Amino acid sequence: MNDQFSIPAFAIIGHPNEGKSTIVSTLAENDRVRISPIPGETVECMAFPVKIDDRGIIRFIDTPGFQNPRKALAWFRKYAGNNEDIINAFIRENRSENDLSDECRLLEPVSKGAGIIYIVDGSRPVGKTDTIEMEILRLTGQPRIAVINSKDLNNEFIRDWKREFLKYFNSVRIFNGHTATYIERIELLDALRAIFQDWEVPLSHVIDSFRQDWANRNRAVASAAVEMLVKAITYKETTESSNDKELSKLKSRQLENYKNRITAFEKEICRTIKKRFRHNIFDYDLPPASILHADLFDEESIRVLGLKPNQIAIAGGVTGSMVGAAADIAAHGITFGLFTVIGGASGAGYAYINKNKMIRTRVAGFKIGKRKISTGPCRNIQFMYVLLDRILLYYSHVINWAHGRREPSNKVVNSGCSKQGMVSDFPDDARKVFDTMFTIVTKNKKDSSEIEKKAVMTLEKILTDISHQKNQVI
Ligand SMILES: Nc1nc2c(ncn2[C@@H]2O[C@H](COP(=O)(O)OP(=O)(O)OP(=O)(O)O)[C@@H](O)[C@H]2O)c(=O)[nH]1
Ligand SMILES: [Mg+2]
Repeated sequence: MNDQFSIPAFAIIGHPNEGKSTIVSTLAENDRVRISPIPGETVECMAFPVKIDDRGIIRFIDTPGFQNPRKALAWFRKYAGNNEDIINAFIRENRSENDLSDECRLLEPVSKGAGIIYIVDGSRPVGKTDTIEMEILRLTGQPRIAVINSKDLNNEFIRDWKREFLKYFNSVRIFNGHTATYIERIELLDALRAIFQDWEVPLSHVIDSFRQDWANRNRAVASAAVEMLVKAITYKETTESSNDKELSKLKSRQLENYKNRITAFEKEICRTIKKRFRHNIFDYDLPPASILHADLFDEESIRVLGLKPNQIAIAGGVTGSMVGAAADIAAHGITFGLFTVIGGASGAGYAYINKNKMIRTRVAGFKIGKRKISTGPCRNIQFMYVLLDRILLYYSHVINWAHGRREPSNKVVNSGCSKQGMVSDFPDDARKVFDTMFTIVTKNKKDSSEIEKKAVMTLEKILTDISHQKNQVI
């Protein structure tokens, strides 16, 4: 390979509008790559390096689509010079030819030693122009891999594509720029390592760095999430008032403040996750059916997220009486807004919860003089688990949100059990760690730093498991 690049470089080449820029964006985890439904969006080559700890370790080069492959192929076939110089000669001779300027541009990085990743939309049939483009790439003599990026679920033509590709390429992969997961990106890099042998060592380094970086992100998210859970389950709002008439107004205002603060904690962890996974520009719209559209304090959230009734009962064994009411409520399928009844509601549900010391507004003090009004902290273990579930669902959406996909898909993360979240699927020992953390933190009996560390490690492992689920398409 005539390698002028200090790190492995791959030119993403193909017909206009096949998804080249989409693939570059997803592979480089860069949402700045321009993508458009109108063919001809990319007119210049642009390199997108992948940086880890501020050091570029690999670069993907977006290129314009072929415009005049027939004429370019005619030139390649007529060429009688040194094969090693064929791409340079093509660029030298045709640079001023208007109708071959795109071909000159797209082959430029290849002339400098970039490997070729050829992209096609596999949901359409193979055409004559495709085979012309493939023949040009074969004649360049550079190592090359073909990637099928099917724009829809039509698999009818995949076999034809594979058969055709085998004549021109060293390897064929299916890789979708809209749905590719972390594992699929690693697998593609692995395939590149097998083909581009000159770069075997640097590509091994790239793969190791990718894995390490991903583990670091998971550790950072786990740590921020545990910190946030502790903050949420210990959070309390307090005010003082000597005006009896204002009491109920103050109570409801304080309850609103309480909810707003907890919601702000949740928003902050979502921002951390988005940033860690390099979604910088676009505000990710959740799939329309996602439970995360419901407010944390919404009845629907507690109905479909958090622990199952029997799991809450087990948690009761660890944490004591505080979860008793939650267990009873869940067991009887009562789904009124467990967290919304704080303070303001009336009726049996409220009385029940009030009696059992859930989140509530308390008023302390004599009738004459100042009274202290406090809301929280939440004494319901399900509250912590619903919050954790929401973090995990958001995490799952974000890591499976390929950078090349700019609009949400309709699919939602679903664990397949009666609950839509993930905590009810936790292994028993993982749940026990969080149950214990809840007890220690809420009872405030001893230093909680050890159990929090354990919770971070447990959560990190759970995030790793979620990252390794293949086709967790959302
Ligand atoms: N549904 C679906 N659409 C895709 C996929 N990949 C790309 N697209 C869409 O196809 C259109 C073209 O994608 P680009 O990545 O801009 O294509 P390109 O090959 O870079 O196009 P040019 O720069 O014009 O040559 C965009 O609207 C993408 O959103 C895919 O896997 N699934
Ligand atoms: Mg493009």
